[in-house]
Order: sequence, then structure tokens, then C-alpha cells
Amino acid sequence: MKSKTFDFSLYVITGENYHPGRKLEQVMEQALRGGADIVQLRAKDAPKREVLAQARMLRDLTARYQVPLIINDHLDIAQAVSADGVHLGQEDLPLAEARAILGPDRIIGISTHNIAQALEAQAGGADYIGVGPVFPTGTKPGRQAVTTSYVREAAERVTIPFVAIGGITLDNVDAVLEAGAKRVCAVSAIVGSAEPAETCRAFKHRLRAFAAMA
Ligand code: TZP
Ligand code: MG
Repeated sequence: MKSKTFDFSLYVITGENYHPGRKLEQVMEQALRGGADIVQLRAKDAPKREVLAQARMLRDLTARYQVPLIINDHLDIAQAVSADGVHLGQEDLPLAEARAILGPDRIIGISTHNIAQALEAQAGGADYIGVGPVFPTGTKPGRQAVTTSYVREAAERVTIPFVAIGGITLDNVDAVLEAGAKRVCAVSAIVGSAEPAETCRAFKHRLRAFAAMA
């Protein structure tokens, strides 16, 4: 699938540790049913063949919902399953090398933790950036929260799509939207929720409410 003309407001990332006893496929199917606009496979601890199997499953699932699939870290797996793109951190393969490998049609997202990284990724041709972690989060332990002040700065200065991430829940999402985010991303709040579809619907409701106010 090629979907360079993508847009999204709710970005859902996998996190298998958050749903013991429930299958990844079921949880992500529920997230899609609830309105997830884009899905990322992020499997830091799994052996590569397991990541590949999960990527194949999510490729089929996201295609059914016509939602882009992004693979964290593994360009080769993204290519093997014809994912829509990859997401890379500051210590991963640099954007220019990833672009040279993937070509212009794939989505490349870059994690950023300050405005200098954001502007660098933007100038380098990233399709979107992550802004975070906004709040402290057990999904990325030990990383300093950037707070909503970086969200505010990104809203003022970043012209490509940016997505706020890190510790975002239904209880604090309004503060992130008030700071100017139009897109939010969550792992634990969604895949760890007892009702991922309902939780996604509630996030979408908040996103729509803020979009209507803008
Ligand atoms: N990058 C910045 S924060 C984060 C990632 C992958 C973790 C987000 O997970 P959660 O559970 O929504 O805080
Ligand atoms: Mg990475």
C-alpha cells in the first residue's frame, strides 16, 4: 500500500506487555474499530521473526481498515510486508539514509525531544515527527518528560504534521490539545485499556471537539 497522502488524528502504537492474555490482533482490531487512524508496530523485545509475523498480520488488518501501517526501527521488515512507512528515533538509522533506502513514497516519522531535532527532521524531509514524551511514561522509562511547553513550541514552529506522545491518557489529553497538538499517540492508554475501541472513540471525540473549536 502506498499512502503518502496520509492524515491522522489518533495514532496507536502496539505494546504487547500491556495486554497479557489478549491477542495483539484482537486488541489492534478493536483499536481500529474505535477509530485509530494510523498504526505502528513497536516490538522492542521480540525476536525479529516474531516482529515479521506481527507485521504481516498487522499489514492485513490495517489494509482491511484502509489505515497506514508504520514499522518501528526495522526498514527491512517494512519493505518485506509493504508497510506504508517506518518510525525512527534519534539513535536509529539517520533520516537521509532511510529515505535513500525507502524512496519518496514511504512515510518516515522521526521521534524528537526538542525543537532543534524537530526542525532538523522537518528540513530533512520527514513526513511527520513525534513530540515527546510529553508526560513521564512507563513505556519509555527513564526518559525526561518534555512537558506541554514543547508541544506549544512545536505547534508554533513545526509545519509538517506532529504527533504528541508519551503518557497521554483521556485524563490529560485536553492539556495536550490546549497546547496546540492536533494529533495524539498512545500505547498504554489504548492497548492496555479493557475496551480499546471505546477508548479510541473517546480520544477521537476529544480530538474532534478541539478541532471544531479551532
Ligand atoms: N516515544 C516517546 S514516549 C513513547 C514513545 C514510544 C511511549 C508512549 O507510550 P505511552 O504508553 O502512551 O506513554
Ligand atoms: Mg527506534
